[in-house]
Amino acid sequence: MASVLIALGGNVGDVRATFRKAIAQICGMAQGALIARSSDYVTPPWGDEDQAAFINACIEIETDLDPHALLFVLQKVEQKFGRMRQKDRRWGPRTLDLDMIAYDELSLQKPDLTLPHPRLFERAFVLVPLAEIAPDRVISGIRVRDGLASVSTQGIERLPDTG
Ligand code: A4P
Ligand code: MG
Repeated sequence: MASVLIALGGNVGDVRATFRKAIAQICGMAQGALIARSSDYVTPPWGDEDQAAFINACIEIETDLDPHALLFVLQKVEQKFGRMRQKDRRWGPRTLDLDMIAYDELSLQKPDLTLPHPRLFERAFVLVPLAEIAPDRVISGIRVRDGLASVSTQGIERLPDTG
């Protein structure tokens, strides 16, 4: 079984409801077990700042799928929740974005899949939820909690659990 960290993001529709359904589907389709789930966080838009605030979260799953098979699952789930890849502008609004952050200790550089995620340590919106579930995990030689300490978390707010 591989341990995989996945980041979830969205800023269109009922994002928290989308996350709940998406997580169930990912685990089902990947025949995986949900090991950990962070809280949901409201985060200021990064990259393209002219859009609504995002909600972000991270999960850890265990799965026997290989990285590309899991990427396929994540893209299927994105599509199912209305993500229209072609129409989206880069870094623009979306109902659901699923990024693979790390797959075991694997390093991979393929046109369609880079592991660990190359922009992880620039992104407080990933590091904050990730540090909640995997503070001591070392990714690309950097401990998650140390990565978090070196970015600004201004404007990021944890949402209360909805149960
Ligand atoms: N791809 C390569 N590596 C990976 C990986 N590790 N995980 C490829 C997932 N996909 C990976 O992704 C483009 C291609 O990346 C995929 O086809 C896949 O083969 P995409 O999701 O279609 O493109 P994108 O999301 O528009 O671009 P990008 O650069 O992935 O954007 P991000 O990084 O997802 O950023 N602000 C806040 N606060 N919170 C957010 O969640 N998200 C974005 C989108 C911008 N600003 C944000 C947030
Ligand atoms: Mg993406």
